[in-house]
Amino acid sequence: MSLIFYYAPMSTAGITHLVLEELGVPYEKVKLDLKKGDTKKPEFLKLNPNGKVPTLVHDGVPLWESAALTMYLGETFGVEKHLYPAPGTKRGEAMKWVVWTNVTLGDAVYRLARNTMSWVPEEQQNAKAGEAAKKDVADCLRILDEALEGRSYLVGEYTLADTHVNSYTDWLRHMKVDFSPYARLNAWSKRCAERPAYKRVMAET
Ligand SMILES: N[C@@H](CCC(=O)N[C@@H](CS)C(=O)NCC(=O)O)C(=O)O
Repeated sequence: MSLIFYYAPMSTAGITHLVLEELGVPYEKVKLDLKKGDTKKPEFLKLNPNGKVPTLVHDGVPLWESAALTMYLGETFGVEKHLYPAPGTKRGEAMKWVVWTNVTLGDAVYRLARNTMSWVPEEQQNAKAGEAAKKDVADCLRILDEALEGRSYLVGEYTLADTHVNSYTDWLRHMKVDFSPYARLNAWSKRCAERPAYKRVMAET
């Protein structure tokens, strides 16, 4: 079995890194430098024409998109390890949270960053769009917080859905989004951060 993981520090690839560490499967890491344009080089574009990390090559087959990678790795290596549900409604719930994170929450976060962050030139920002995005992010976090009512993890026991969603919300903490209204979400994040795989990855970055 060959599994090659192309990544860059402090990027979306951090999600897949955590997933791989949780699974404990052997994999080879290839570090790319985004500032040097490593993801835009022809040999990398052959693997991922989007020129982005994370990218995974499993037994010679290139795979990309962090949500797809979490679900693929989960169903391939995670079921017996009780880190990803077998096919059925729990699998559906895990997929729901992973896709929701990248699509619904991800869209609101993209708009928030695009319209409020200092690395986007001010003349390209729209204050009203920034306000709308802030509200949408808050709505998403409230939905996540409410989903954690009465449960320790998103789908019963800890699964890669928790790994994925928590890794994504870590970014929002870096972006200084206010997490103070979400007690259940904060307690869940603390539980996720106690995982040995999480601690290993954080020690590396
Ligand atoms: N939707 C993709 C987004 C991946 C993405 O945007 N990756 C960024 C890093 S966070 C990247 O590789 N950018 C390449 C570059 O800036 O050269 C996913 O979830 O995997």
